[in-house]
Amino acid sequence: MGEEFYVTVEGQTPAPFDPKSGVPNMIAKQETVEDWIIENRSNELHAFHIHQLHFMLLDYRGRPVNEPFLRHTVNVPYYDGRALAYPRVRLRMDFRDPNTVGEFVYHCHLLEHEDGGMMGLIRVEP
Ligand SMILES: [Cu+2]
Repeated sequence: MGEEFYVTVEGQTPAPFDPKSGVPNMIAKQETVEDWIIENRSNELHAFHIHQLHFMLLDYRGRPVNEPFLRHTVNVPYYDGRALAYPRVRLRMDFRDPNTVGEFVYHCHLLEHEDGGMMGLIRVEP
């Protein structure tokens, strides 16, 4: 068996993604807008990627950014073990588009990590 990787919602127990479970890691409501903070607590780079919607990058490592485009992927730098805080990005997730309703996944865009379980399921309820 290969190495295991996790993407974990704050407060949940880290576990590799189980495609057979069908239980969402997160539930959101259509017509809402949420700001998400993605933290990298590991010593290697990860690339956060989500299906079904694009997001705005608001902060990168605590610094505001002002990008004139939406993303579906963002790199989250690795933790060097010394900084006082884990590297993080802040994203604005917009669930107002009717196409975002339903269940879809978010995962690390590095194939080895994704295959190792670094994926989660979100359900957007109408
Ligand atoms: Cu990764």
